[in-house]
Amino acid sequence: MGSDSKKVQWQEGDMTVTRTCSWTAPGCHDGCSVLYYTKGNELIKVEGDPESQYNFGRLCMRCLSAPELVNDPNRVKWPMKRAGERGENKWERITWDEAYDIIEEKVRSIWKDYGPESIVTAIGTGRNIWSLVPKLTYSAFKSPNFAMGFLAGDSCYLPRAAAMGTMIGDFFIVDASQLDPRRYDNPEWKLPECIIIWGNNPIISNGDGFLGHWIVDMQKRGTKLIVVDPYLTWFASRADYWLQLRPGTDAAVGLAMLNVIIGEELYDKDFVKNWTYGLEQLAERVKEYPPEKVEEISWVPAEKIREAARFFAKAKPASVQWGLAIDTQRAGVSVANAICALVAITGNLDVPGGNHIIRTAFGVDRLAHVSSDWGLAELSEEMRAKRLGVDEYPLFKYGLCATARGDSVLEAIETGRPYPIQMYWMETTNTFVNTACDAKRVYAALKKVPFVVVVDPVLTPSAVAHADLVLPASMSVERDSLRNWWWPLRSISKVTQYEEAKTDEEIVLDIGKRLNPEAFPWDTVEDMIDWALIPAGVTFKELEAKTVMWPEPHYKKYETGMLREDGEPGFNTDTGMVNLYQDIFVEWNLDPLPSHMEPPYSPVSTPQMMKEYPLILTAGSRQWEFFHSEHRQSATLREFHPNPRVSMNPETAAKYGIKEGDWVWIENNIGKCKQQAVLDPGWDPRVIHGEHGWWFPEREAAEPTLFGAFESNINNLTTMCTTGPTGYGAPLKNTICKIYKAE
Ligand SMILES: Nc1nc2c(c(=O)[nH]1)N[C@H]1C(S)=C(S)[C@@H](COP(=O)(O)OP(=O)(O)OC[C@H]3O[C@@H](n4cnc5c(=O)[nH]c(N)nc54)[C@H](O)[C@@H]3O)O[C@H]1N2
Ligand SMILES: Nc1nc2c(c(=O)[nH]1)N[C@H]1C(S)=C(S)[C@@H](COP(=O)(O)OP(=O)(O)OC[C@H]3O[C@@H](n4cnc5c(=O)[nH]c(N)nc54)[C@H](O)[C@@H]3O)O[C@H]1N2
Ligand SMILES: [Mo]
Repeated sequence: MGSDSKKVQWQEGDMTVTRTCSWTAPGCHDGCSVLYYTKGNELIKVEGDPESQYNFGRLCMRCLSAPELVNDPNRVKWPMKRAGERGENKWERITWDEAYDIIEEKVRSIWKDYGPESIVTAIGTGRNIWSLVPKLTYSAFKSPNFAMGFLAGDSCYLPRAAAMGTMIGDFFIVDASQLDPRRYDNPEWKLPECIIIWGNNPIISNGDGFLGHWIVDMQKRGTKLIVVDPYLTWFASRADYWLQLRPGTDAAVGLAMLNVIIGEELYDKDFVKNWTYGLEQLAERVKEYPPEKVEEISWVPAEKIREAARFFAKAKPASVQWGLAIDTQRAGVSVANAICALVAITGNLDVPGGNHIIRTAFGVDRLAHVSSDWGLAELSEEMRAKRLGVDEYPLFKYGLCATARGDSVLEAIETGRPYPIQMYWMETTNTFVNTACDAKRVYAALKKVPFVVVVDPVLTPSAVAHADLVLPASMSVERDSLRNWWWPLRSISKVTQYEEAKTDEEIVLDIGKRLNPEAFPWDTVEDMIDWALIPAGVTFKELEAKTVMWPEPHYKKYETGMLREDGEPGFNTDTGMVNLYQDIFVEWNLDPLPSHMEPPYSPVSTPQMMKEYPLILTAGSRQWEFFHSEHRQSATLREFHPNPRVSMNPETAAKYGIKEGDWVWIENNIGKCKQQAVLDPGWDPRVIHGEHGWWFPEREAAEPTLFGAFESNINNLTTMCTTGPTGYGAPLKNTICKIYKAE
């Protein structure tokens, strides 16, 4: 360590302890404050920082197992160039300079022969690269096509972000007192009387910068829960109301709750009058969704919907903690619109203990956050208009996290229209193994792309099947970086180095300097981080010395002009109000109000198919041990969870002659996969659940095995290009299937 280092470090016996924050790799949505214990260059153990007002010393089992992944001898050690055919797993070790030479030459020749738009970059979920890869795409490759991989319908947070964008103009998050270091003792904060947990299991997933245990903390202080989930989760089992709905019918349930709240005039009349637009039209629409009708659609008893709606409307303050299952349906944007309306009309927007309107602490969002527009302004109007998907789906231009649409990228690769794709850059996505639906279709499509680069710490099935170049990425303990999703602002400090791995920051800066040096004016990553920190008024070294910075929170910002650029009171929308009715949707030929939409395959959409595929399949609920397709290398985590599991009600199992632990085929018209049965009365007998992300690093890498990436892959059964009319939201968690015992 250099003498100018400002890291917070001390010795304990023969170990050095560093206080910092952990993000990715391996993957995580959270950034828990940690103590790293190292001996020389080796990470020995990780502990939760007991002084942290973020995670209060807590850590999940994945972070506690980090040394196993960090020290894994099978990680990618140096840049590698494909030696054999794609899929043969034959590689030649090359230097970083050789790798960069290849990339530079390819990019320049694609610019000349096809145009920059023929280059697509792909990321997965909110890892510590979300703002970097946009910068690489727009500024270095000069392409508009930054995509959330092949995630069908961009069905992770982006439907919610699009809905919030046009309806509220800002993001919101449950105010669990995380805005102030005094936390639950902050006198300005109020304990929510009620929280709805909707399509989310935050105790396992800690999604989108929200730590699930904060809800447990609030329950201990008296907060009551309503849970909207087809499964009896830990929270559902402790809720006052559990609405066990049929997967993919959330919009109907939301509209029925609005029907009750508006019909019984339980809404906040002052807020609605002063700060919303279109209640009359919404009131007309929700008349189409009386609880009795919605009971038929959703299987949730009408009386339960009524009681839950009244309980929520009368609780002050109250909030909604929402999750992925909102997005994973064709009606994703509608579901999100209905939920935004519930939060708004009950007067819970931006009040203490409600749903807080949130921007990044100190406005630091480069490197630190999941913003997707860094560098976008450098592209011409004409180039931006070439972004795949925006022609057909204009909402993709306006969402708070706009991307090229994954399904449209797939269609472009398959058909060469509107233009052929020449290069595909994967940085944090294990495509057909996990991110994409219809695994075989995406696998086949990527074989057609002439030049594919993978940047990953691990040699994944995606790298073996498709990569021409593999670049070794550093893990969290090996990188200097920032964390600011949402609050507080923290530094991430490098404490070890793995072989020749480089951080995503280094890789993007190196390539940027070669292809467009004016847009990358920093000499070092530290310079770049210092630049990103200008709004916070500190340097990286100064932040490292503090480890954390909290800005001052503000409530009811719509009253004080803090949300709009013109400084006027109101929301950051076209009307200045919360748009319960969306004029702009009319312009785009979209329904301006939320509505229910059946999944493409369901008892209602395809009744004739239910004879053959009688069960509803929901998939990919988060597991304690894994982050998507990651962590399968860890012997400890695999001891807890050795194989993929399909869960079903014991009644369902008995009907199909299946016993606990049997290997079971899950099959539908798209494909099939094999998982091991778990009998669980928490599921409705008509619904089963399959896990996502499975491959087996212990198996043969080369094709056709590809680490067993197709054997238990639940996305063998899901579909690409079946989104709703907004282009957002796809049925990842609501299709149909049959099951039978595997011999
Ligand atoms: N350990 C771990 N944590 C993770 C991840 C991980 O892979 N592992 N992934 C991260 C990512 S990218 C995300 S997006 C988040 C997602 O995290 P969450 O939002 O918690 O998403 P899931 O766990 O997929 O599903 C949440 C709940 O939705 C329910 N559900 C299924 N179908 C429906 C439906 O149609 N309607 C409703 N209302 N509920 C339904 C499931 O039963 C489940 O309890 O987690 C993040 N955190
Ligand atoms: N059926 C079904 N399918 C789903 C889901 C579901 O609920 N059901 N969930 C969907 C959702 S919400 C999402 S967001 C996607 C997630 O999909 P992704 O986020 O794409 O996750 P992975 O496919 O596991 O690929 C992540 C890769 O990034 C690497 N990695 C991790 N951290 C870093 C880092 O900091 N830098 C670099 N360079 N590499 C890193 C890992 O080693 C891994 O190989 O999956 C989707 N797939
Ligand atoms: Mo996600």
